[in-house]
Amino acid sequence: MGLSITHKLISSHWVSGKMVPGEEIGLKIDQTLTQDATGTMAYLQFEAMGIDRVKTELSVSYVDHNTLQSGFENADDHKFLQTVAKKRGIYFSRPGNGICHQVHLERFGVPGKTLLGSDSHTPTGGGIGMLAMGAGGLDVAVAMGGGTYYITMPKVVNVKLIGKLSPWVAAKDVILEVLRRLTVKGGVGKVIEYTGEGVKTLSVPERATITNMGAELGATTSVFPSDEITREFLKAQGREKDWAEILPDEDAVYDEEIVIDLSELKPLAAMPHMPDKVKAVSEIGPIKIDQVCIGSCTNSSLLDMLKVAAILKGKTVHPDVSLTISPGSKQVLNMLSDLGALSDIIAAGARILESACGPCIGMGQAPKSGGVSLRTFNRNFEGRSGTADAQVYLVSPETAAISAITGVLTDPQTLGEMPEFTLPSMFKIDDNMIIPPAPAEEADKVEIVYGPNIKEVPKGRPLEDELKATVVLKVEDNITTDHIMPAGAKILPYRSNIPYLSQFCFKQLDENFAENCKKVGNAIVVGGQNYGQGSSREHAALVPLYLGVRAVIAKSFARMHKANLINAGILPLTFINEADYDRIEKDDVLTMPYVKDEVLNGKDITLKNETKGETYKLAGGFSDRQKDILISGGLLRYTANK
Ligand code: MIC
Ligand code: SF4
Repeated sequence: MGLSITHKLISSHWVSGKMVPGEEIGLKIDQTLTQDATGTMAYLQFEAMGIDRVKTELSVSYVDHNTLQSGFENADDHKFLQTVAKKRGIYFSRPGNGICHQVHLERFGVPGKTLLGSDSHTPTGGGIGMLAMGAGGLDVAVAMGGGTYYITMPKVVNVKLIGKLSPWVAAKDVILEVLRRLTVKGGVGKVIEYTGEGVKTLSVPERATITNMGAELGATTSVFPSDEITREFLKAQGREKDWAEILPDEDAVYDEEIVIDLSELKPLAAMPHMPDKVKAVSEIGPIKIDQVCIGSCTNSSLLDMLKVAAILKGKTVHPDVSLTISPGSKQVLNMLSDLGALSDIIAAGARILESACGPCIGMGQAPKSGGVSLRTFNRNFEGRSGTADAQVYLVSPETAAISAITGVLTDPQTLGEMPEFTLPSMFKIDDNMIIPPAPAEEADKVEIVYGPNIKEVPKGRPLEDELKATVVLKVEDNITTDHIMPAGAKILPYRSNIPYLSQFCFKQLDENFAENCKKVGNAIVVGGQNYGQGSSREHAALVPLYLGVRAVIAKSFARMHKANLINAGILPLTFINEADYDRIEKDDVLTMPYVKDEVLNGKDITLKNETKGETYKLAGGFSDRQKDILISGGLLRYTANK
């Protein structure tokens, strides 16, 4: 029986567990990455483990999220990250060097390796045949310490690409089509593997756009083969020696298969407020727009930027539109400048932002009230832009650039030939913004600098025999981590300060969430399907932990958030009978009289609704390791006990 790429990568990093879908498996992690918004917690946790130097082949710490520096907080965090990196054997990518996923693909990623990143879009690395996964900061800290990373053995979906994209149709449209078909929960428990003749028509940056936004499917990761095109890309990055061929066996077996004929695709857009609300641009029609933002880890490669520059050349941005452009890395920005394309972009009236996440995470550029914003990003969750009633559409760079000129959402296929541009055969290589770690023998001399914004990491409580708690919030399906722990320019600077962050928890859905939690002491949140989708931010678990949330009861969970809850010592439980969801209300007092015994022995969990006088059954479905973590009161305590 032939192996898929996914199975090859898993087998070569397998540490423990049965490779049967649904079973927990342990994997060896070769490389890690962190970014600043999740990195501070990850390194605080790494420090708490008392390990001198990272044990991975390569670990990189990026600064790309909190670059606004409207107060001392971000700059303090940057210094902390820089000093930890130097001491502990980690490469430090300075602010200005670019978005973690873009830079990692350019400078560090290696086909065939595993990569664990404290950011949900780490699967970008799947574009060069890596098994690249997002996780909470604590999981990444454990991996940096040489610990095994655990996932549920995924099913593998073969997305067979045939044909070739028509002019004006982009890689973004491919992933939007996958999202349209599978939805934001369609990838849960699965790896999305791309095969077929169509793969050969896609360059590495295009493949990386597709694997990047596979995160929005809820997938464990996405992966492309590493082939001659990958070799060319690495060669152009001066890294041909890192190349290895990784192809699926001819008779590889998959759990599911989807066929996409690239030649049939049209320019698409995800409409407000979900990445899977996808329609053809032509079908949505020429709606008037206020803002266009081009960039983010999904679409900020040199290829994307050169296309945009070619479209903007000799034109002027529409008077009613504000166009921002954030090149993905210093390399991209530098080359745009050398090639003269930057000049075309500036001349057209675009507002050039630094090479960072920027508007994608609400770090500036919030649209006007009720404004319509076209973005080449990967998420359009309500309020994420910084303006509660903004209408954000996700589109390709081509659609974005043309619409910025016309002032309305425009199908690029209606505008004649795609302008010509040439992609250089070599990238400009200069890693002067990457600081290598101190040699091990000098590490002692490096002092880690903690600013006043850095507060303690909250610790979970060991599980009691019986748990009594009050329902403080009941929410619908597809609740995102942006709902649980919002980001944006006003809040993100406090990612190292859980007490301060806690006042913003669930604020969009309930003004008084934090206060109510404090009032009841022990709190429970009730959720629908796919609870906690979106980002890897463990703050969406650590803040509820700080506020006294002891359990989340939902119809189903997103992968990374479930792992983060367990790591924090919060019970993620699912309804055995989904109809019970309707029976529980806010303010109901719930008890789990035998919870410890039931978790420990893998039994169904008895839930008594004291307010309604009813009893329900819940499922945990925990592995032995997860049971131990929950009973110890979280991964930090569990690791300390060991
Ligand atoms: C995001 O896109 O939401 C983020 C910000 O990159 C997050 C990480 C974070 O919350 O810091 C992610 O996707 O994991
Ligand atoms: Fe940054 Fe946006 Fe990518 Fe998250 S999705 S890493 S915020 S660019």
